[in-house]
Amino acid sequence: MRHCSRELLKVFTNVTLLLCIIIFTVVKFWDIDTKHFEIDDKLALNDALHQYRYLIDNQIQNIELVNYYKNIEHSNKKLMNYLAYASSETNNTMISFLNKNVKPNTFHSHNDYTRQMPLFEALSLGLTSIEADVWLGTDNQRLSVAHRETDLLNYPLRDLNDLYTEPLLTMLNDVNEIYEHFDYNSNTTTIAKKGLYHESENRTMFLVIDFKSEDSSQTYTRLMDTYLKPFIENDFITFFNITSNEMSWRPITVILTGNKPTDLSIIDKDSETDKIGYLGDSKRYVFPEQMLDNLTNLDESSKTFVASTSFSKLCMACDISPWKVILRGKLPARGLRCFKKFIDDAHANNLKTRIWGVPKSLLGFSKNFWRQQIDDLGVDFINVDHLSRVLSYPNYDHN
Ligand SMILES: *[C@@H]1O[C@H](CO)[C@@H](O)[C@H](O)[C@H]1NC(C)=O
Ligand SMILES: *[C@@H]1O[C@H](CO)[C@@H](O)[C@H](O)[C@H]1NC(C)=O
Ligand SMILES: *[C@@H]1O[C@H](CO)[C@@H](O)[C@H](O)[C@H]1NC(C)=O
Ligand SMILES: *[C@@H]1O[C@H](CO)[C@@H](O)[C@H](O)[C@H]1NC(C)=O
Ligand SMILES: CC(=O)N[C@H]1CO[C@H](CO)[C@@H](O)[C@@H]1O
Repeated sequence: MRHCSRELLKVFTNVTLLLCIIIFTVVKFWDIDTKHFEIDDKLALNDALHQYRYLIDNQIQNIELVNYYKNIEHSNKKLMNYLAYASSETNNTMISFLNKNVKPNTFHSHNDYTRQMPLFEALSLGLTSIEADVWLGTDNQRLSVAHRETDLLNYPLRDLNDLYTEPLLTMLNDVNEIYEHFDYNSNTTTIAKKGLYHESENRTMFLVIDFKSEDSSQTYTRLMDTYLKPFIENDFITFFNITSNEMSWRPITVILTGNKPTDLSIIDKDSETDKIGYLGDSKRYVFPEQMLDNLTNLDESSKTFVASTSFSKLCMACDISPWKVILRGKLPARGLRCFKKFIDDAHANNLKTRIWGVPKSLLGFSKNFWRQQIDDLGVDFINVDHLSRVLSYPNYDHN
């Protein structure tokens, strides 16, 4: 009898342990895409890899470069080298390797620098909005990409230029070099700039810069004077003509968020000269985000395109308990109606919308809410942390 109860106890302990493990796994991973996003999952990069192998098979290329491709890990320069090589060998543009046959979509690559290949993964899947958090260096001379200030210690070399502006500029120069040839049939030279999407050359990419440092004004100065300057000089950047109130769209549109300057006297540097605009050319090259949950005092003079807010702030504005909603697994009808009012209000003001900070949880809330944003709310930019999700809804384009 005693033996028997000890056996029972053992079985009971094991079953309890197993249950705990199962419950833990469900709670922890249910809402997170189980399939890790690997190079083979990528549509266009896979394609590029095939072309790359073809080059190797035909002994066109130094075999060493195979390892460049395999060991990319945060080394965008290596991928850039590969793209430059492969494109010149085949007379294709770099972006044709990245996103040929991929339709641009309106997903937003949230904290994009956390991807294995920042920028390139998002472009290869056709995302038209890409976000990087920036910190002003202690010398005020550079902007580093990281989520928390302490991360800078681990990634001291992640400069905004290495991860974003240099590859972007290289790809834009590459695609426009080919484009600007004189057309002998019409005897014209087309000056419109080509963008970063092979299937939609005229499409702009929203580069969302999230200001993290306290000194927003210095961060802005650095962004303009160092990082955006070459884009301005090459006419690659969308601008607003302050005199005529007109927009001119270009391949890259810079959106500011986080601890950004909102004061137009900083953005346009009004006080320093009697000329208009930061560079005195009557143009504004950056567009601060508006608050989606509070569009009451929308300032018409500060031309903007995007309004965003966090999930919890929208819940608060709608007098909804985020926890109840999360436990239900999706937003109930009343919540949908209230959220929709904010989205519609933004649309009425010609603003595109984005909701960030959607909680991950048991019962797959973030997955369900992601569908609700698309099917019910008509949110323009869907905030994505796991890019593989884009593959299950590849044609969402709220342009
Ligand atoms: C690329 O273009 C050059 C010059 O137009 C040509 O000589 C070469 O054969 C082309 N290469 C390929 C792989 O098409
Ligand atoms: C382009 O210019 C050439 C030389 O001036 C001329 O012969 C040709 O007819 C023009 N083509 C068109 C389409 O205007
Ligand atoms: C801005 O608008 C003014 C007034 O219409 C015009 O004179 C000027 O050329 C424009 N500037 C640019 C850069 O388009
Ligand atoms: C909305 O923003 C205005 C200023 O832009 C502020 O006065 C007001 O208190 C805000 N409302 C809410 C609900 O936060
Ligand atoms: C981003 C971009 O270049 N947009 C252009 C697309 O084409 C229209 C019509 O020619 C232009 O007005 C846009 O500026």
